[in-house]
Amino acid sequence: MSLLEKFERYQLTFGPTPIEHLPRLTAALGGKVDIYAKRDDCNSGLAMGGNKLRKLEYIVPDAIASGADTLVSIGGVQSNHTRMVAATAAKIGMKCVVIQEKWVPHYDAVYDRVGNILMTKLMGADSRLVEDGFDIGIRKSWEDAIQSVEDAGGKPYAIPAGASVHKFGGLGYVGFAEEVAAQEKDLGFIFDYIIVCVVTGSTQGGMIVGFAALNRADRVIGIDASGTLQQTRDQVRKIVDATSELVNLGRSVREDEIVINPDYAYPAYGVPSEETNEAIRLAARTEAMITDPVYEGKSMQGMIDLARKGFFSEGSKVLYAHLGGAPALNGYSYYYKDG
Ligand code: 1AC
Repeated sequence: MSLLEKFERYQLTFGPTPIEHLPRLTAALGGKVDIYAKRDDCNSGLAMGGNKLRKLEYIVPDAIASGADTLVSIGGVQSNHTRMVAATAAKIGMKCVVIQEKWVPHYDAVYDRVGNILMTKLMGADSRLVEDGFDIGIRKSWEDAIQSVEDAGGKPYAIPAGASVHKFGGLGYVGFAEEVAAQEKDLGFIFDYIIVCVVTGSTQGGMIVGFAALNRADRVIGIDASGTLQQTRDQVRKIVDATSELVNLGRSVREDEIVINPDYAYPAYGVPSEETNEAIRLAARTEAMITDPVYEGKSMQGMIDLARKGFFSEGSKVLYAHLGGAPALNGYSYYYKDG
C-alpha cells in the first residue's frame, strides 16, 4: 500500500518517469558498476519539467483549497524551482510572484535574462530581483513579497525555496521511492545506490522517507551542492521527521540513514569547479545527457568520482536521479563556448 494514498494530488507530470541504462557512461567509468538514470528531467510538458513538479503536485490542491489567487515563492536568479512555480501558476490559472535572490557569485552580462528566469517571465510571473546572497532559510524578501500581494488586495499562497519546508514538500519524493520499487520489479533487480543532488532538502528528504519504508534509506547518497552542509543537513532532518509523521511511517529515521556527501559543492553554490565541468561534458558526450553547473553537474561529478574511487562495490547498480535544470546552462555560456 502506498504511503501517499490519503493525499490529494493534482497531476502536473506525465506519470512515472523512465529509468534509462547508460552503457557508454558505464563503460567510460571502467564498467565495474552499472549506471542508470531516472529521468525526472523529462517528467512533464510544463516549461521543461523537473523535480519540483513532483512536489508541487501535492501542494496545488492545498493552494486551490485555500482560495489563493497568487503563488509566491523564492530562489536564486537561475532557480529551477521558481520556473516550475511560474509554470504551475500559469497552468492552474493563478498569478505568480517570485523573488530571485543573488545566490550565486557568477557574473555574466545575461545571467538574469536567459534560461530559467527568461522562461519564468515568459509565463507571466512577476519576477523580482533582490541583491541578498545564498541562504536556504526563510527570507525577509519572500515574506515582504507575500505581504505585498496582500497589500494589493490579492490572496497569496506561500511556497518556500524548493518547496522544501512546505508541509507537503516531501511527499512527491516519497512517491519517487515507491515508483522506483515498482519499476525494480519489472527490471528484475534492485538498485544498490541512488544518487541525488541536495540543497534545500525535500527531494532527498522525501526519498529517505520513501526508501526507509523499504529499509534502504541509507542507500540514498545525497551530493551536497549548497556548500552550507550543516544547514542543508539540518533541513533534511527536519523534512524527514515532518514527512515521516505525515505519512505515518511508523518509526523515526536514524541519523545514519541520512547520507550527505559534502565533497563536490566547491567552490560555491552555483559555481562549477573544473571537475564539475568535466563531469557535465562526460555525461553529454557519452549519453547526450545534459546536466547543469548548479545542481546536476555536481551530483554527476560526485557519482563519477565515487565510481572511479571504488566507493560502489563491483557489480553495483547505481541509479542517478536526474532532477532537471538544463536551462541554467544558458547563464554560463562562456564556460562551454568551446564545448
Ligand atoms: C534551490 C531550490 C532550488 C531551486 O531550483 O531554486 N533547487
